Order: sequence, then C-alpha cells, then structure tokens
Amino acid sequence: MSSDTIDNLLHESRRFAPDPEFAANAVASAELYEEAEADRLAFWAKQARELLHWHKPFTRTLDWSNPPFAKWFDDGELNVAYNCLDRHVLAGNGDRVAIHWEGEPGDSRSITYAELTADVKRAANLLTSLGVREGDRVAIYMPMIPEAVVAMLAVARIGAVHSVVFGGFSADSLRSRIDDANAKVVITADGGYRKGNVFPLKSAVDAALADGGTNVEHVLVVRRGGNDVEWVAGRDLWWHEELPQVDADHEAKAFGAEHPLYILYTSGTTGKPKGIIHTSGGYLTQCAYTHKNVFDLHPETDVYWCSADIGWVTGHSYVVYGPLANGATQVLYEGTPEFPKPGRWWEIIEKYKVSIFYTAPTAIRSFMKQGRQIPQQSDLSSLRVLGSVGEPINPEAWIWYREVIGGDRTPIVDTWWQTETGSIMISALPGVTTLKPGSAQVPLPGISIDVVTDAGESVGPDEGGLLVITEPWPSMLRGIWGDPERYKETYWAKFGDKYFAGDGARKDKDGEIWLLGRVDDVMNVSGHRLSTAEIESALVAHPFVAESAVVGASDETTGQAVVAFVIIKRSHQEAAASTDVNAELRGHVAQQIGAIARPRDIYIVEELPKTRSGKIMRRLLRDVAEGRPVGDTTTLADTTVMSIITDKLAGGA
Ligand code: 6R9
Repeated sequence: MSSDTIDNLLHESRRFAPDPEFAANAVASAELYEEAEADRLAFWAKQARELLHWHKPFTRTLDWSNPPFAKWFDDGELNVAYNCLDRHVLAGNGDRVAIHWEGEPGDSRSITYAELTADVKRAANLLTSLGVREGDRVAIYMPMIPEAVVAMLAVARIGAVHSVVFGGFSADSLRSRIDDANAKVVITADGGYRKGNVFPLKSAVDAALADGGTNVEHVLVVRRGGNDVEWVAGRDLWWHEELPQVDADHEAKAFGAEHPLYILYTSGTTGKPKGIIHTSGGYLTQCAYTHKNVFDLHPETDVYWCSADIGWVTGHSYVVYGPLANGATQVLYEGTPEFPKPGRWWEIIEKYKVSIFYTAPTAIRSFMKQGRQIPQQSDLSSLRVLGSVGEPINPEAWIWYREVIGGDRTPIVDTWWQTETGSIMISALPGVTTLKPGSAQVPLPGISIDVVTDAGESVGPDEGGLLVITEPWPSMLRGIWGDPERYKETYWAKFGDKYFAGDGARKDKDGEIWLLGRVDDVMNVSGHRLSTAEIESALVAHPFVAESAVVGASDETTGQAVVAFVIIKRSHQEAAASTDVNAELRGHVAQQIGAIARPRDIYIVEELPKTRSGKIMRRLLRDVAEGRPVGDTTTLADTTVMSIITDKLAGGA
C-alpha cells in the first residue's frame, strides 16, 4: 500500500454509531466481550455446546500442551454434515430453503434443508460404494452449483477429507494438489457457465490425470455445461447415473472433534502451495459463531448471500459450513457479476430479497467504476447488513458500499481473517460497534490479537507493526498437510509463542486495528492470494525465460496486480523477437497456474536488481511498476541496474 493511501486511511474520521432499532434486535451484544474476557475457554466451550450438536459431549476445551499444535474439544464427537443438515430437519425446519441457486444462464433451483439432506445422504453412500473411507482424500473441482456443496458435505459426512480446487485453476495446479494430498476420487462437472460460455472442467481433470501415476480411482462427473467430454471407462462415472442406484438412507457416524475435515491449498512465500488443514469441532464452532454474530443472522427471516467461490476459504466457511450449521437460507450464484448485464448481482438481491450480503472490495470497486445508476435500477431495500473480506477496504469504497448498496443505513462489517485462521478474527459487531470506514476494528470476543514490533513488543497508539494472534483459537489451522515443520517455521518461528499472520497493521488511538497489506512476498489480487515465487517459477519454466521477478503493484480495481520482469535467454532472443512475447508469457502463466495469476504487465529487462547476497530487491521493481521514482538503491550489487531498467522502460519497451 502506498503511503498516500495509508495517510488517507488514517485521516478518515467518519463514524457510524449503531442504529438503536437495529441494536435492540441484534444477535450480538457488548456482554459477549465481557464474557469472553472473564473466561476465554469457558466462553468457547459455551459456544461449542450451544451452536453444535455433539454426538458425544466434550469435557476438555483446549489442549495446548504441544504448541503450536492445538486440540479443541478433543474428547467430544460430532458429525459436521449432521450439524449442517439432519439436525435442522429433525428440529422441524426441513421445509426451510437452504439454497436459492441461480445459474448464470438464468435457470434456478431452490433446495430445502430436507432435500439437501437427502442429496447428501445418497452422495455419501455413493462415495462409500466407491471405496472412499474415513480419512481418504477427495478432490473437488467444480463450478458454483449445488452439487459442489453436496459433494463437500458428503465427503465430510463419511469422515473423508475434501480438497476443493478452485475451478479457475489449471490442470497442472489441479494435478499438483491431487498428488500432494494423494486423492482417491475427483468430483468434477463437465463444465460450468462463465460470462455466457461453458468453461470445461472435465477435460482439465483428464489432462491432470493423463500421464498416470496418481492414486485416483474414480472421477465422478456432474452434468452441468452439457459440453462434450471424453470418457475413461471404469474410471469415470456420471453423478446422475450413479446416485439413483445407491441407498437413500444414511446414518451419520460421529467422528472425533479433531478429525480432519478438509485441506485447502493457499499461496505462501515459496513456490509450493501449502495444504492448510482444518479439523471438525473447533472449526465448525467458530464458523457458526462468527456467521451468527458478525452478520447478525436471524435464520428464520434472513436471506444471506456470500459471493465467494467455494474454491476459496470464504466459500468453505461462509457459503458451506457457517451458514448451513446455522440453518440459514442463502443464495448461491454460478456466474460472474456482470453477466448478462452489469446489474446482475443487484437483480439477484432484489429477486431473493437478500438481507445480508458479503463480498470483496475488488468487486465493490469495479461496481463503483460502472456508476451508481446500475445498482439504483434494482430494489435493494431488503439489505440490512453488508460485509467485506479479502483485502483492506478503502474508505471511499466503504462509503460507496454503504450509501449506494446499503441505502445509507446498513452497517458494514470489514472482516479480517485468512485461510489459516479458518474463520473471522477481526470485525465490528453490527448493532454493537461504532463503525470506522477503512478499519477492521476489533478482535472478536474470544480472539486475542496484537500488533507488535519485529522484536515482538506491542506497538503504541498510532504505530504500525506486525499482526499477531496471541492465543490459540478454535478454527485455527492444525498444520500444513505433510509438512509439520513448514507449519512451525512459517507461522511460529518468528515470535515463538505468537502466530505470525504475515500482515502489516496499525493500532489507532482507540486501539482499533487497520490492516496495511502483506509484509511478505504474497500478493493479493482481487482478494485472492498469489505467491510471487509461484508465478516466477511458472515463468522460468517457459523456454524463453532465463530469470524473472514478480511484484504486486497497486491497482485501482483489483487491489494489486501481477507485474513481471523477465530476462530472455540469449539463445532465445531471436525466437522471442519474432513472437508476441508478452501475450505468449501471459498465456503461459494462465495455463500453468490459472487465469487469476496472469500478469497484467510484463517487462522484458536485461538485468534484475539484486543485493550482494543475490536477493531480488522487489521493492525497487514495485517502484517501477507503480510509476514512482525508484527508492534507495545503495544495497544493490550493481547500482546501475535500476537506471538501465527505468531508461529502457521509459523508452517504451
Ligand atoms: C479470508 C481470506 C488472507 C489475506 C490476509 C490479508 C488479506 C483478508 C482482509 C484482509 C485487510 C480484510 N485480508 N481479509 N486484509 N482487511 N478484511 O481472504 O483468506 O485468501 O487466505 O487471504 O487476505 O492479507 O492475510 P485468504
């Protein structure tokens, strides 16, 4: 984030006190803070007991005897899918709509809790019949269709472990995730709709599995796109053909609270994505608790919509597990916001009378660009709470979101959390907190957070530092799949007893928290995490490229954009000169990782700025990418490199 933006953030002084009428009916109350403060563990135990059904009650709340490996509620037993489904039906809410699904071409389906439960039971039996057992891994590579939710819950129901891979990721990315988790089954679709076209998924699965060597025994295929698919007899099975053949009934067995629920890969500072592990009881407790209190959920009357794809953690916690554990009615939308016209989202809000809406700043900023007349064509008066997640929301976007989407009346909750934290950690509570545009504000009741110096000491008022979590929390990651050492090194080695989040932050005079972006080599593009190292290694895998350096440059719409500096191999300069290198390399990255990683700009350079120890000085490249004068170059091994780069770029390379 540039210093202008930071100044702008810190000078934002508008405040929005809770509306008394809203506060009178609010789910959350100030007492929550007092209760958690008085006895943090008792507070969490109470949440776990009140919000979930335990097949076997727990007696131990937290076991932190082997830090940083936490166990929560570990002598208790539960079934995550039962908590999201059966118990609502048994409580008499089977007729409540769980999912109002809206397909991009305009088809739609409303699915009740009873129907969703029935679908998941069959899918659970199907997976069992395919040999999937407790603890086995199942990869899910799907569009935003109800079957994606059914697939996740069916895997959870039988105690297997899902690994959802975002449908926009490439065959190569899918393969490396299948390999890392040693998945036994892949659940996919023929294709899904995006911007009016069908994008193929099954063919990417075929490509991922083409050269053999995996443990995948079956590929289950949901029909959605209607596009042609190739078929491997014996391996591939149609979802709609198999399901009617299995038993409709399925009894949910209880698993230990620490039984693994899923693995979700996220970008770190090295090229290899990390498989973040989440388990059952603590994860579901905090998802349900945050979803209820942060969004002021009244499940009988609210219609909730989180626009995230299930391929990201927000889709896991706030499309699947939180809302369904709480018995909420929600909207699930398959496509892109602007299709077939820019106001599609707002029409969906009007159609289903959405009352709680959760999205990302990058989406809000792109709507701002289109102008307020587009949302103003729809009736958005059903909205009463708005949420933001994924990156800092600048005050301008915050105010626009409140005025234009929220009719100048809805509270906005800016929720800070990560794949690793599993659920929301810092946020205002609607009806309780006086809102400050641009600040994520306060740790939730039960969560302990600080901003510290490099030496681990708390910063003073109006000082910046590193965001840390000082006490274990129920939905914390339990490790990195197959790599416990990397878990310790990445998050705990820096401070020993505190979790290092990788975010810079500042505490204001009231002690409230302002997030300032990542402090490591992780970029945030449209709220999605990308690693510079991962894109660099994709680039050097191209025959033209000798060396590359990637930086995240600030971008008006996407927050950050990928900018790559590339050195072409001498042996390939001629070949490169006769190609559109830019398009070639951008396409190559999209093919290797996925379209979200495609660089916005690629600069061909002769040399990269490096320190004497050979470290690329990305700070200087960021200056170039953002069009600023280049900062201090004195630690460069060759101080002329930067002037050569800037001269060349000024010359229109
Ligand atoms: C949920 C999610 C995590 C990173 C995180 C931070 C950034 C997320 C934010 C935010 C400022 C917020 N981030 N929410 N920054 N304000 N409200 O996005 O998970 O994809 O793992 O990304 O996103 O930098 O460290 P994930």
